[in-house]
Amino acid sequence: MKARTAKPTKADAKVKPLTDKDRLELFRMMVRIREFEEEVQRSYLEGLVHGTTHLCQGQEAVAAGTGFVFRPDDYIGYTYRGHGHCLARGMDEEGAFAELFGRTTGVCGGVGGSMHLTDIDKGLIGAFGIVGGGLPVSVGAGVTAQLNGRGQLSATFFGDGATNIGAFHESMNIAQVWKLPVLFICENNLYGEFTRINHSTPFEDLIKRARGYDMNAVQVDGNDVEKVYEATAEAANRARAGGGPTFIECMTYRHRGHSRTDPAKYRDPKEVETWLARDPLKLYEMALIKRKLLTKEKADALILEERARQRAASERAAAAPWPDAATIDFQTLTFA
Ligand SMILES: Cc1ncc(C[n+]2csc(CCOP(=O)(O)OP(=O)(O)O)c2C)c(N)n1
Ligand SMILES: [Mg+2]
Repeated sequence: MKARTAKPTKADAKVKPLTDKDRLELFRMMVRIREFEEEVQRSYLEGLVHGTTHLCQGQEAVAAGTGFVFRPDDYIGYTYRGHGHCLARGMDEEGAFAELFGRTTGVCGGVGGSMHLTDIDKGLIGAFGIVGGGLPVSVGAGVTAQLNGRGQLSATFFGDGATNIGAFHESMNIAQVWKLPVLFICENNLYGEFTRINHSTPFEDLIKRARGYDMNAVQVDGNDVEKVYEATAEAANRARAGGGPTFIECMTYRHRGHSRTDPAKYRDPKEVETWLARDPLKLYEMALIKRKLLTKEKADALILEERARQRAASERAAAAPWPDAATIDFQTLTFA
């Protein structure tokens, strides 16, 4: 196979500056993701969620900032901690809640659950429960994007822990050799399940991983939504113009435990305190107030509006019927 090797021009690399309207949209998306996740947690404790959940409170700036860059025809792959990426892609919240609740109106007919929120029509190619398992699939989508020749890209989200998996290295290697339009977006939240990064990995700055593959790489404050947007937009422009993949490391932190009811007692309280003080929503709210785009009252009203929206969506989802096992073909996971 021949890689497209066209070098990106300066114009390709130019990032579209954010407008005030864009900034308010980014803020709303982060609030939407936060409130969705809080409603998932509440529903879980009520017994409505079947299986497990991995929430992303604290990491919303990554989903919102990157999601703002993607085109509708791009391919997006992610992990079990992927609710935010789906919402940033415009997934309908009622369909997402119904999926978590195992109902027919769920985005996968209620048979996927929290770890498998997927909507192929939106370019959401899958949530992968096997750590690192999504990367080769996203690289495959990157090959499709390259062959299509329409400037599409394939973005793959994964955690710090995934960078210790063989499939990560194989994916990085071949993506760089073939100059595929793939964005490797690492959400470095310092923990793989219950293990802090220093117990599993020789260094905390995972951007170093990209050097071994001679790949473009950037490390950003993953709690600063505008920084995430800028880094992603630049990498996307390069990828669309044939300039190959980029490794984007977003430094961030999850506010809650790894999954379900994990109280995350294994973390140093000082570390938690430091990161909570850098809550991406609070940081952006303050920035927008400073820019006079928001007031505290307007921000509070917007938060309440999103909270009510998520509650209403989850209530509608909980009222939907259960799937009928007899109508499911378990070989193909399609419905009669
Ligand atoms: C191959 C594989 N090994 C182990 C697990 C169990 N497991 C599930 S999530 C997880 C932690 C992954 O951490 P990271 O990649 O940093 O993502 P995060 O959960 O922090 O978003 C582990 C070890 C798994 N699902 N797949
Ligand atoms: Mg992690």
